[in-house]
Amino acid sequence: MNHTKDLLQRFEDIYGYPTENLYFSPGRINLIGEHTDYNGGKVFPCAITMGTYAVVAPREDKMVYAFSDNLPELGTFSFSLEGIVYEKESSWTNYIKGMLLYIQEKLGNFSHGFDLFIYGTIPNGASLSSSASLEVLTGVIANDLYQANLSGETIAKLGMRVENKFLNLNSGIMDQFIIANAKKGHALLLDTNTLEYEQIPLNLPDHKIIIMNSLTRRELVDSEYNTRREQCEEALEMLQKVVSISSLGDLSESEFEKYKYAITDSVVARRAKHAVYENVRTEKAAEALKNNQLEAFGQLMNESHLSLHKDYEVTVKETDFLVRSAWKQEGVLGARMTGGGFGGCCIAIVENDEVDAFIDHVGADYEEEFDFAPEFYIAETEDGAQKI
Ligand code: GAF
Repeated sequence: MNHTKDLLQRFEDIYGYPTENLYFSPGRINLIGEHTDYNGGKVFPCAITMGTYAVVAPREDKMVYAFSDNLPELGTFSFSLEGIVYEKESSWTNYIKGMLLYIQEKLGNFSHGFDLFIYGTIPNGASLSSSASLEVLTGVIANDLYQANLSGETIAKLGMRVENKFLNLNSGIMDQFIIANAKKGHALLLDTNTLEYEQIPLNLPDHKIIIMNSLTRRELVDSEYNTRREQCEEALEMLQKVVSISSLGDLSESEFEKYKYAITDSVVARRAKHAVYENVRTEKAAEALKNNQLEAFGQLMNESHLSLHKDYEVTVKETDFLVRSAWKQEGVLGARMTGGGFGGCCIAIVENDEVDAFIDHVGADYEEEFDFAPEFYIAETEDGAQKI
């Protein structure tokens, strides 16, 4: 259900009156540049057509009412715009609460709330950024409803703040940034140090990007994620005693090899190695795509996965299996996990004529190994979040 008419009708079913305000915020895949965004490195994601729809109407009081067709059993949530705090029971509306809290802190209190209906097509916990999609969506709604005039960059920064301060996940800015600033048909090369970016055409007429959902998610993902970040920070501190850098993204591979003796813990050294080498791979991959060197691009994706497996240790047996199975198929340029890891999705770039066979073979291999089938989606790129 994502036809405009149906979405507007669902709002009316729930709130008993009609409205016309409809918004869409995409999800994302990251082509390469994983766990580099909190290390001052480059990332290379694109937005996808799977995303989150919102239908909204202003209210006269200061309340926000929110209902999601993805979790109808949770009913309608409500909270006041005054005194917003995180509450576990607020479930998915915490992303919205966090955004509204920080936007009001920035711009002053809003004079009225709104009624909100949500419908999302991004599978939850699949590392396709359903949470960042919801955060950026809230920023776009605020721009429209309150003339907040927030830029894509500001919305992205506020979304990251929600993750870091409201939800205690120390993630970087990649997901919110791509979702706010994406351009259909392009991948976005972002320098997370300066927030300068370049939209690079994703010219793949003979290939499709296939998303492979392992349908698994490890427990303690957030604490594992935060630990990776702490380990990178430890590495940076140790390196700073011997070389003048402000982030791991400042180092070339050879500089890292020269100074790595300063990192006294071998696990921390492996984490830092991934961050440095992945950053370089990302720059090379963007260049390869610009020059239509697709095989080189695919090779860099494969190396990225191996590094996430061996040095960063954020892959799991299911995602490793999907990627290894993908590598064995005909017409595959490259494959890797995408997003934070610990389960979730992988991506593969596959020749158009081989897509059906690819899905059949990888699906059968996976089901034989784990006794359940993965899901496959063909990724289509999308523009950033906006009113539609
Ligand atoms: C998650 C985080 F939210 C991003 O900031 C990024 O670190 C990613 O994992 C790994 O590249 O999606």
